[in-house]
Amino acid sequence: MFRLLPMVLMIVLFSSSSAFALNSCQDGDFADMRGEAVVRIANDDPTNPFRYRPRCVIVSEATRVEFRALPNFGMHPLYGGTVTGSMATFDPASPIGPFTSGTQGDSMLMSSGEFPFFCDFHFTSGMMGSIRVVPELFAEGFD
Ligand SMILES: [Cu+2]
Repeated sequence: MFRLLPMVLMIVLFSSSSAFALNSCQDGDFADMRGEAVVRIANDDPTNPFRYRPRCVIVSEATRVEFRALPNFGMHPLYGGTVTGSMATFDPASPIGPFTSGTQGDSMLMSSGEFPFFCDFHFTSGMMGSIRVVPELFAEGFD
């Protein structure tokens, strides 16, 4: 019976990783902000205080992301990590946050990867997002 355990684990791992979109950020949802030195993300939508703008964004390596919370992070504590269903998992290795007080928190995103984040109070209301970091574009690539 214990021989079944590895197989069950594999099925669990496979099914969770096949849902690749982190924190409900599908490929088409990402705002392209590559080449910006500073990118700001805030829950500043007057019609929905639980919505980050931009919620899903692509930036270049070595971008400073300034998170702003309205009214403050005490009301919307922000953590790096993933939301799966009704469960949020804090990632202590994330370069994002945690921000639990004040109104602004900065994160330097130095290396490529995807870095999801969420509000610990309201992630079940969709207060979450994700940042994809890609290698920096060089000036020669622009007109
Ligand atoms: Cu919140």
